[in-house]
Amino acid sequence: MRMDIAALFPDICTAVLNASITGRAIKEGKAQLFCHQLREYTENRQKQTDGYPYGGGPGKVMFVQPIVSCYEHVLEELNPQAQGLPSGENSETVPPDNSLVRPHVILLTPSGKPYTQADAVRLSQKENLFIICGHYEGIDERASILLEAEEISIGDYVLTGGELAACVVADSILRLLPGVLSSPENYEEESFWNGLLEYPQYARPAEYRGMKVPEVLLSGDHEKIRKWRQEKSLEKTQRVRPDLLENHKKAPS
Ligand code: 6GU
Repeated sequence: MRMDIAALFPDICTAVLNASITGRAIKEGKAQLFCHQLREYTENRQKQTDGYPYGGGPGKVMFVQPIVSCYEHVLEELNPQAQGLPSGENSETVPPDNSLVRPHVILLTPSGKPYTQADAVRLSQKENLFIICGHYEGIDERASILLEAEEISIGDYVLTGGELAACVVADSILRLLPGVLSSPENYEEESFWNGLLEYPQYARPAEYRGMKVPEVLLSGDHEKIRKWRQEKSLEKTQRVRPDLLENHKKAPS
């Protein structure tokens, strides 16, 4: 997978995603990551990336031009054989539309669709992703329409910008790529894979400050352990996320 992130503060994404497990995946070539500074794609003297909204109102709006230019830069890199993209002036050398490699475009904005693990799984199947980090009061609507962007929010709260959201979305996708986690069970057991929250886990020591690890986990009886974990999963989900349990009942795994 190749992932391009367009941002006003690309260093945030570079720093976060080049660390830890995602960083290793990138170093090992399991994914390619390019974080773009949108300011470098501006075409005005002052390199402004935003302006006042038509119709008035508070805050600023991100200009459409740098975003589309950044996307088109990536499009040319993905289609080196297609010269003259995207203006189509060299129609001789521009291949038919359907043979162009086009990244799937994600726009991160608090007004997007709530992000879920199912989205992460779906997006991890894409060969190319282009992720736009929203800022200020929003982004010129025409960017979203032109690039056919999928608008995503990571939750019902407001961040100062889309960079942290991009890190969240990118991390959740990259860890699903083949060979990134040591064993696929690592994610098949965890929360949200089966629609329930994870059961409690314990490691050494067997007793800490008088608190003992539940007897069943020391029993070696795998069937009993499986049942106990299932029960604890259900209990915890009932307690903190009854909404998940509703969906779980409707679609038993
Ligand atoms: Cl994607 N962006 C911002 N700025 N705030 C958010 C968000 C995104 N998702 C939740 N809050």
